[in-house]
Amino acid sequence: MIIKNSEYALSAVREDQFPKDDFSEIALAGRSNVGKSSLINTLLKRKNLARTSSQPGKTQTLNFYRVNDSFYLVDVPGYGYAKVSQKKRQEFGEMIQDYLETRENLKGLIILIDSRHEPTKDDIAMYEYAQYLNLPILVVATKMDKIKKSQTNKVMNNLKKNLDLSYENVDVLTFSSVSKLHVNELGDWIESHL
Ligand SMILES: Nc1nc2c(ncn2[C@@H]2O[C@H](COP(=O)(O)OP(=O)(O)OP(=O)(O)O)[C@@H](O)[C@H]2O)c(=O)[nH]1
Ligand SMILES: [Mg+2]
Repeated sequence: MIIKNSEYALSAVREDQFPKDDFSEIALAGRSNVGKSSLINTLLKRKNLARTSSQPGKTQTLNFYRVNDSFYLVDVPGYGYAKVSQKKRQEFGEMIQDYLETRENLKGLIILIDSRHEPTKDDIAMYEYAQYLNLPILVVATKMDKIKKSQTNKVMNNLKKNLDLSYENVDVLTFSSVSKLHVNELGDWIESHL
């Protein structure tokens, strides 16, 4: 995919705030701090379009980024961040669920998992939920620049051990926003699902 242009479009917490045009959407989900906003910036070759932070819990709304005047990338608030209050977490959960379950423009879900750790309970729950919703899924193992070459197999094995990758609509990529590993493959996956 060739990125011609990209821009922040809007932030939403409810359906009536979602974009009104009929562009396809690809959403990104994953634990807080896993690298969702960084992946968006890397893919779009923009330094600071999606706000990143070493402080987890930064993204608290569904943030829509318009790409090539033809589709949206949707940055979803990170799950599993302990310092967010129980009430806020429940609100996040409901907002994300509403979006994933009802949004017809949504064509695929990218689930980011930190390559340094085994998938968490939340990661597994998100993956199984997306399967249940019949969404095409791309599992992305992030921060691969922190992994020794010799440990690459272990990253894949950790994913295979915890996620049933035999589902027909699942692809897997290793990725790094630092080294830009597989950024082209990521763009190709998105393009083929719009
Ligand atoms: N080494 C390395 N660090 C990364 C990579 N991607 C993101 N980071 C760092 O991880 C931290 C979190 O990145 P974000 O992109 O803000 O994570 P997020 O998933 O958007 O987090 P929330 O918005 O809180 O859900 C930042 O300090 C990033 O610089 C990567 O590929 N390699
Ligand atoms: Mg973020």
